[in-house]
Amino acid sequence: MGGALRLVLGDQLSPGLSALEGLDPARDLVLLMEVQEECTHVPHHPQKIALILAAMRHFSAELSARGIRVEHIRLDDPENTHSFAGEVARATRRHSPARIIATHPGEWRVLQAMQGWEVALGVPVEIRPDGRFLCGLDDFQRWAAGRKALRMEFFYREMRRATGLLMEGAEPAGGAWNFDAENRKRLPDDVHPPAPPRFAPDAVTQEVMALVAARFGDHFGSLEGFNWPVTREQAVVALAAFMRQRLPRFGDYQDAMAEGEATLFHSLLSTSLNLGLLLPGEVCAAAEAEWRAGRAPLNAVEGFIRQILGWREYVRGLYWLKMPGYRDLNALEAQRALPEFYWTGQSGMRCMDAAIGQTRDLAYAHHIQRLMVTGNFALLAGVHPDAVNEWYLAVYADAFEWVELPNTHGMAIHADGGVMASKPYAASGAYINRMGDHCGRCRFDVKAATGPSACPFNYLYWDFIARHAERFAPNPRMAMPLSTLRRMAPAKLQAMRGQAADFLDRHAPLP
Ligand code: FAD
Ligand code: DLZ
Repeated sequence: MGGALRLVLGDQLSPGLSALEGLDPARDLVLLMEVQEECTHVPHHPQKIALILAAMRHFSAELSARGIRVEHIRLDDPENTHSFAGEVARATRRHSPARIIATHPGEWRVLQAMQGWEVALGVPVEIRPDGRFLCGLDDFQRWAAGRKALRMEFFYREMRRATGLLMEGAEPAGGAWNFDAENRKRLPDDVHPPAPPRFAPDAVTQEVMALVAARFGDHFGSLEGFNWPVTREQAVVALAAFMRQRLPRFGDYQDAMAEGEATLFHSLLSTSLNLGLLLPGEVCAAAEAEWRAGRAPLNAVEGFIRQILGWREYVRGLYWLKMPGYRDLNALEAQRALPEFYWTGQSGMRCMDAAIGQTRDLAYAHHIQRLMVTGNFALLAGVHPDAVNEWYLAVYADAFEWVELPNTHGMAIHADGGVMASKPYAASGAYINRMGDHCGRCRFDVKAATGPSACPFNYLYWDFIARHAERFAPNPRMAMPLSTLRRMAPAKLQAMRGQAADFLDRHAPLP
């Protein structure tokens, strides 16, 4: 063929992708590959697999409609070797390209593989930077160089200055960088979040869903509630609906949890962002425009923009700065297997079962559920980081390692020993009770720390603090719980620790 073989992976579905820059429609070929290895290296939720394959098929069709030559390898192609390496090798044999052009992938495992292709295939392989982020990896490295602590808040301020988002000259809009103090409200009974828009699966998506049901029906998760945008057009509808209907109250209820309200005022835009159907810059600009037009308050808009301009860019920079070692960190020496109820949603704890149940039904849980419910439980129980990483990577439709790993190892379970957070996000039942209404209807008593009806988060919390008391002693941010621990009656502590051990033994993983 003489031209270039240009690769587009399942989370690179952006027309402006660097691998497509300079494409010559007469000579070049774009390759998309549906492969079993990517669907099963962890048992991805069926909705996640369906989302990615459906979005890939729609993207291929859009490129073809623009006159671009596309080869789309389908999962049920009998010749499919079912790995990226195998499919790139097969395409190279078929087309003899002069070179292969790829965009930097979102996972260390895939980058390692790509870096071996030039030698293995005898064809030059160019891996271009992924320009869809607001902070390049070199810029992040420069920001991180020589800093003792890599705190998100300082990175975020730099990003505000660099992009000019929510800035009034050199000053942050509204006179402060962060309005989180206003963003910790419970959801009142008379506030009902509007339902997100529906995206009925078209024939392409329905065909993919049938394929996924047949091949991956044994994976955790239901396909029935599938409602993810699979095209840029649908993602733009989702973005507009969020801006109009939910952004104004995003800040107020950002940390809230409520029975029967799976999505609250959250945007549900992470899948579209992570697949490349939307770009972070356009999403932040749209939110800023809502504030400047007086349609959304600053606490909501700043809180939302911080998640994308701050957290999302920061975790990506951190992932590539710290990999591959980051994945193996286990600062708290956690060794336990994942309790079986992460797969059944039957722990008896209402907050856990709500988070896990909606994860099964929607491949979605919002941030506080991921961090302060399932993540907090794994932290307190001392679940091994590999098991936590695998669960989060598998069960959420938006999970790709560059964003999932720092959030689990760094934020949720403190496996990185404080690279991301200056103290573990450990909490007892009181936090969950303050932020939501699960506890009032739970069979466990959130006010009790011992006895058969005690909330497991309470005794697990104190077992955790006691287990790590020596390790946490030098950390001034842990002074308060450690001082309470020291004043605690030994018999009470012993009872709580005994109950923690019993509870975890009762919920050992399925063999
Ligand atoms: P919103 O609450 O509406 O937030 C807006 C956007 O901000 C999101 O779409 C997302 O792109 C971005 N964002 C918000 N918080 C974060 C964050 N901490 N890190 C990076 N981006 C953020 N997010 C993923 O995209 N993929 C993951 O695999 C993932 N795993 C997580 C695991 C744990 C343990 C925790 C605590 C968080 C994880 N997050 C992950 C971050 C966050 O929970 C999700 O981005 C968010 O819940 C997605 O829902 P939303 O689009 O409605 O978000
Ligand atoms: C997650 C995923 C799945 C389930 N399937 C595919 C696929 O068949 N083809 C593909 O190109 N990408 C898939 N992906 C996304 C990849 O795993 C992702 O591109 C890499 O992990 C790099 O982020």
